[in-house]
Amino acid sequence: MQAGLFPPELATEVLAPGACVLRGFALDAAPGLLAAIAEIARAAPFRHMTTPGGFRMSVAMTSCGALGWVTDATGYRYAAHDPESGGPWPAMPEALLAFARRAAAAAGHADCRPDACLVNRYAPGTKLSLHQDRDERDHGAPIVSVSLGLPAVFLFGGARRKDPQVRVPLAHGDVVVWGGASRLFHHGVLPIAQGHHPATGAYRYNLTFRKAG
Ligand code: MD3
Ligand code: FE
Repeated sequence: MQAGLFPPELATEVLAPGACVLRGFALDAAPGLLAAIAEIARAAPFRHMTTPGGFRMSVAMTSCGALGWVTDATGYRYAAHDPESGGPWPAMPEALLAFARRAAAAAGHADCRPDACLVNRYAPGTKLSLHQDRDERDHGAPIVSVSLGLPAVFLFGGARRKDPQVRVPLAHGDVVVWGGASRLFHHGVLPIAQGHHPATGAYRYNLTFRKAG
């Protein structure tokens, strides 16, 4: 979104060139998004994957859409099949796709067409170490991220791993759209604090919509 076109109370918070926070954008959609997550998890249960370095991820993950993100002893990649079931990932529910497109449009990205939605589940104590998202084919397409449930502190760095980081609190219903120059910036999530959220109990969920293939 361009600065100056909207009154300040409607303006998005710009974290870095191409990175917009839409506070509360998912609040109305949250019950439907959580119902969709439950349906996805019935078909493709959350699992803790093991990275090539042999570390079990504390974040539990699943995916929907044509492609899902996987890691194992051989690397990181998007795959058309769920390695646990051998079958395709569950389709991306229309309500999820429509929501992601609305969020991308609100951040100035017309006609966003994600083909993968990674679903992360965090229990208290769970963290996501600093990383870049570079397994997608087209780094020009934005990523739409939706936070649900327990709050988190997001770590947002720069193009280089050692670049300074800012801490961004993310609450239930917050949406972040990452595109442009910030698309390949390093980022992570600090350990989630103990807590209870009325919509999700003892969990935080994060949806990331990506154009992976
Ligand atoms: C910044 N997830 O799944 S979403 C991930 O809250 C991931 O679960 C975090 O990082 C979470 O890969 C953060 C926000 C996010 C997603 C992609 C980005 C931030 C990004 C790509 C580039 C820069
Ligand atoms: Fe990431």
